[in-house]
Amino acid sequence: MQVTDVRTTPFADQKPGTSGLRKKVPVFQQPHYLENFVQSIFDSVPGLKGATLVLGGDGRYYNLTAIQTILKMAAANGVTQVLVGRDGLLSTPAASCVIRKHRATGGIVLSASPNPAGPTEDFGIKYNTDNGGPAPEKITEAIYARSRAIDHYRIMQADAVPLDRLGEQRLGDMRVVVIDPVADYAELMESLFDFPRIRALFQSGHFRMRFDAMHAITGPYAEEILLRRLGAPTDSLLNATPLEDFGGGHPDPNLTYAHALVDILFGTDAPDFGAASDGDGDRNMILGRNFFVTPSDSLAILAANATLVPGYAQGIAGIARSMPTSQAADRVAAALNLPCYETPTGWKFFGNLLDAGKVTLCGEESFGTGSDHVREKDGLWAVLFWLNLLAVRKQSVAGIVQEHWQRFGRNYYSRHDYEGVDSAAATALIEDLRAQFATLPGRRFGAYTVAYSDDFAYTDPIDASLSTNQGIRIGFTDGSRIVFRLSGTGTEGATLRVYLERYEADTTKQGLDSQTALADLIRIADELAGIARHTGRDRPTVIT
Ligand code: G16
Repeated sequence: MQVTDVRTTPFADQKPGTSGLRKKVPVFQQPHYLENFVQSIFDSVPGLKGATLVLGGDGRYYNLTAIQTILKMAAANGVTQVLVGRDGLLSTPAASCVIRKHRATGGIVLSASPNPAGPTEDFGIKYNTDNGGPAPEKITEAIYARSRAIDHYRIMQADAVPLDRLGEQRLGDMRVVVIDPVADYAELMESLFDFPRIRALFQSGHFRMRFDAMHAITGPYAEEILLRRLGAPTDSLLNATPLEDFGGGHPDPNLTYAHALVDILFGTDAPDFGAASDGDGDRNMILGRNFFVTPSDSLAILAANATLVPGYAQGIAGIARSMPTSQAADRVAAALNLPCYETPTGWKFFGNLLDAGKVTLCGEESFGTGSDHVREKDGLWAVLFWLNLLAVRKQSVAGIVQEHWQRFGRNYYSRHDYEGVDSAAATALIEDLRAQFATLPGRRFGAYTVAYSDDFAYTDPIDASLSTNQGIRIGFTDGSRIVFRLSGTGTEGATLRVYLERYEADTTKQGLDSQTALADLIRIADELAGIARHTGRDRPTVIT
């Protein structure tokens, strides 16, 4: 089969964001756009020649087209073997699992995670390294640098590889192995959690759950694990068939975009447990009957209860959370005498800590939780962890959370997102905040006094790499915080994220609605940042 060297010119906008390169589908459909980025990966990771690569995506529009292109480019670039999910499907955590289990050199994962899908919506591509995790910044920067200088790419002239049957095929000298996208992952889950006990919970007749796959990738995984292996009744699953456009929805498991599930859990005759995952299966939302568990609390609760779960029965080595995530996990770490790390936003920053055995559990406020079992956050893993806790503790979700607050205190927490804001206005807002750093410490806002204000920077404790400008932090003397960041995953304008946190130790004051409890901080955030003035918005697009 013939390999062609195609001449090309660089695109200026191929800088990976928080999690790979995310753009609108028509951007990816420009001639040479996808190819340039893929060749930049092969040029920046020379070890892929002669290696095994894992390939798959969340099934969104353009997934199969991109996979066929990448297969032909992998063959032309000397890859020995590609493990590709049947029909081009692999959830992000399953891709991580497959890379690790089959000792692949890396993986290319196609996803724009919770962003909507379809011909005019979002697509994305990211590279994962041999630990199964997202490439660290030094690799994503090398890929970007290469994309600015690229002048040709290599591609094999070949017919499309059929991906609907399991088994081995050849593309030139390269082996293409179509694998079951669920099997390795389901086996890993069964090794971590007490499946017999969870099965007994479902069989008890006193427990009902709803899992919303939001027409995205987790449907087949949930069918295999929840229905077949754990015996949950079929009505436990909602929207379990993956669709190319995710049914026109926005598969972001939060109170706004997963409102159908929220309505069920807050409705009459609500089930005991509700959960949802996102486009590529790495995020999770946890609900109880009439109860929402913030992702930050969820991380803290999993950490505090980890030894109840077989996979973590020996205890955990430490916890890591992204900087904007609430400090609830820090309190658990302190009580259990464990190290707790604060990293920039982006799962890639957990990789070194996990590889070095410094931490076992990681989490982010952005509905991401995971552990050292893979190197991605993992939606269904979090759901199974909660099911395992519910099966052991025999309490309601609300009961477990409220008991946790009584023991550790409650970190009231909320994130306000302003989506699709003018980029220049968002940048000006952040610059204005930076300009106030010198005068803020000591300034009083009602009951709150500013203790510090800074731009978060992180030095990786393992490889000493430095990441700067990771979000504006304004901390108050009572431990409350307001954090401002611009999202690195949007594809339209800018998204301003405002993270608000206040600690409440008094058990008689822990029952407030979080927006009420945080009302003063919400007002101070606007006063400090001039949100309405800069963005022209009088309220957030999404509150979580
Ligand atoms: C990605 C990253 C997460 C990050 C999230 C939000 O998740 O992997 O680490 O917290 O984006 O990032 P940002 O605040 O920059 O938009 P996902 O699920 O989109 O891959």
